[in-house]
Amino acid sequence: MKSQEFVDKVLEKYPAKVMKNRKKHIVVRDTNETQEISANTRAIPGIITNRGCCYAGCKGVVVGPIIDMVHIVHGPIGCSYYAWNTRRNKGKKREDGKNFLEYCFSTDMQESDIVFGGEKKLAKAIDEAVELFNPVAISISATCPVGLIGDDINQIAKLAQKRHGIPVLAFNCEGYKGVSQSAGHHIANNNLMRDVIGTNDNEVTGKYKINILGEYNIGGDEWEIARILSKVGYNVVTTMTGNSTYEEIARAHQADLNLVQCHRSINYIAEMIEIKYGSPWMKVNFIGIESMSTTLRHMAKYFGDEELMKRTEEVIEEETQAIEEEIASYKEKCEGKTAVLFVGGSRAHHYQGLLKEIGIDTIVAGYEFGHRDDYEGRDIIPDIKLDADTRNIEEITVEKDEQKYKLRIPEEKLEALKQELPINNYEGMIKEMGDGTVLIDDLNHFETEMIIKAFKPDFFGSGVKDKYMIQKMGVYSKQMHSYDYSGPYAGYKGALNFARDVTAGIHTPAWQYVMPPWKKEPILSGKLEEGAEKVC
Ligand code: CFM
Repeated sequence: MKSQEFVDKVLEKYPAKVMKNRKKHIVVRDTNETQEISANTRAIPGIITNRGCCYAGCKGVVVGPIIDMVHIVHGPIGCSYYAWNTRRNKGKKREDGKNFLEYCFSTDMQESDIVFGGEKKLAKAIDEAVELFNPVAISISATCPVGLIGDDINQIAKLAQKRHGIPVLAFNCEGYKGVSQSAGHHIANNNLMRDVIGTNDNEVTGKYKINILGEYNIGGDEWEIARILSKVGYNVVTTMTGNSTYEEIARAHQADLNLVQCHRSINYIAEMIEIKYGSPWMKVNFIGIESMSTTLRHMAKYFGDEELMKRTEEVIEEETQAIEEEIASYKEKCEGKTAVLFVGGSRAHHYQGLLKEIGIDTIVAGYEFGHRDDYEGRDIIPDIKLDADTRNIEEITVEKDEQKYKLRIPEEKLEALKQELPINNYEGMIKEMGDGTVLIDDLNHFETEMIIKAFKPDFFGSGVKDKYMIQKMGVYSKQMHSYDYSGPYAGYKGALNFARDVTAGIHTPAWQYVMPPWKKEPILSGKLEEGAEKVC
C-alpha cells in the first residue's frame, strides 16, 4: 500500500477532532520539502499510547542507573515494582563494593499514608536505607500521590542529609507532570546539574577527557563503548548515567568534551555544562558500524592530534575487520527486508543506519515522546520555548563560572570546527529518511495494527506494550528498550550481536505457526439436524 493511502485509511477511522490532532503527528516523507511534525503534546485520552510518565523518565531513566545511590521511590509499590530491573541498565561495583541496582526501594504507601501524610514513613525509609546499605547518596523520587497530598520531600531530604551527612536528593517528578517521561528527564537533569555536577574537584588526570552523556548501559552498551574509547586513548570521566557512580558524575565538569548519545534525555545537562564550565558538546552515535567509526573520527578531529587520528584509524580498521565477514553473512540473509522502528526519543533514529548495514530499510519510524527538534533538527530551537513539557517544571538557569572555567578550546577554533562537526547541533530524524517513508509521533495500538496490515514489515523494533500484539500478527518484534534479554548492541561487537539476533528473529520458522488452527480448519464437526438452518 502506498504511504499516503495508508495515512488516509488510518485517519478516516477517527472522529473529526481526533483526526485533526493525529494528522499533525503523521508525515509522509518528501525529500523536496522542509517538513514539520507535531510532537511532545498531550496524548488523546482513550487512545492506547505507548508512553510512560514523568516519574519513569526521572527515576527510571536518568537517576536510577547511578549504581552507588539508594533510589527510594516514595509512592505505592507498583511504581517501584514495575520499574524494577526491567530496563536492564547494568552496572559494576567499584572498589567500595557499592552497587544497589538490583534492589527495589519503596515506601510502599498505603491508604493511611495518603490520608494522614507519608512524610514520617519516608524519613524512616531513609534512615533504614542508611543503616542497612550505607550508600554514597540517596535519591527520593515522588510519584503521583505525593504531589496530590503535598508531602514535602524536599524538606525530608534536607533533614535527612543533615542527619546522615550524605547527599539526599529529592526529585519532584510526580507522574502526571508534563506529557510523557520527557518531563522527568528535564527534572532529573536540573537537579543533577544543581546538586551534583561540579561538586568534586579532585583532579581527573590524563589527556582527552570526555563524558558520555545520554548513555545508560542497557544490555552492557556502555561497556562496549568504553572499551573502544579507551582503546583509542580517551579518558572517560563519567557516563551519564549508565554504570556511573555519584562521585564520577560530581566531577563531570572536568571533561574537555561531552559526547551526547541520547540527545532527548540529556540535552539540558549538555547545554548547562557548556555554559557554566566551558566544555562543548558533540552529538555522537555509537549504534552501527559506520556511525561508530564516524563518531571516532569526529572525536579525533575535535582534539586535532595527529597521533590520536592515527590511532583512531588503526582501531577502526582492527574492529571492523574482526566483524566484517559475519556481518556480511547476515546481510545476505536480510537484504531487502523492511523495518518499523518506534522507540522513545532517539533509538528510532539511531538504529536506522545499523539496520541498513544488514540490508534492512526502515519504512516507518517514530518517537514515543521525542520533541520537534528530535525529528526536525536542532535549528528549530525557537519553538522549544513553546514546549508543552516545560509545564510544571522549574527551569533552572546556570551562569558562566568565569572565575574558574574558560572555554576548553579557543573560540575561533571551536567556531571553525562547528562547520564540520556536529558540535552543539543535532540533525533530526526527518532529514535522514527517504521519500515515501512514514514518520509517526506517539504511535498508538490501532495505528500499529494498521501499519502491520498495510506494510507487512519483517522487523518491528518497539517496546513491551506492543511486542506481543505485533508478534501475534506474525511479525517479529524486538524490544528496543531493553533488547529483550540480549545486548550489547552499541559499538562494533554490539552491531554484530544485533545483526545476529535480528537475522535469527526474522528467519525463525515460528512465524508460520502464528495463525491459530481454527482460522484455517474447523475444529468441531457435526451434522445439522434435519430442517435446521446453518447460521454461521
Ligand atoms: Fe534516550 Fe534511552 Fe531513548 Fe530515553 Fe527511554 Fe531507553 Fe528509549 Mo526506553 S534515554 S530517549 S526515556 S535512548 S528507556 S535508554 S529505550 S524509551 S529511545
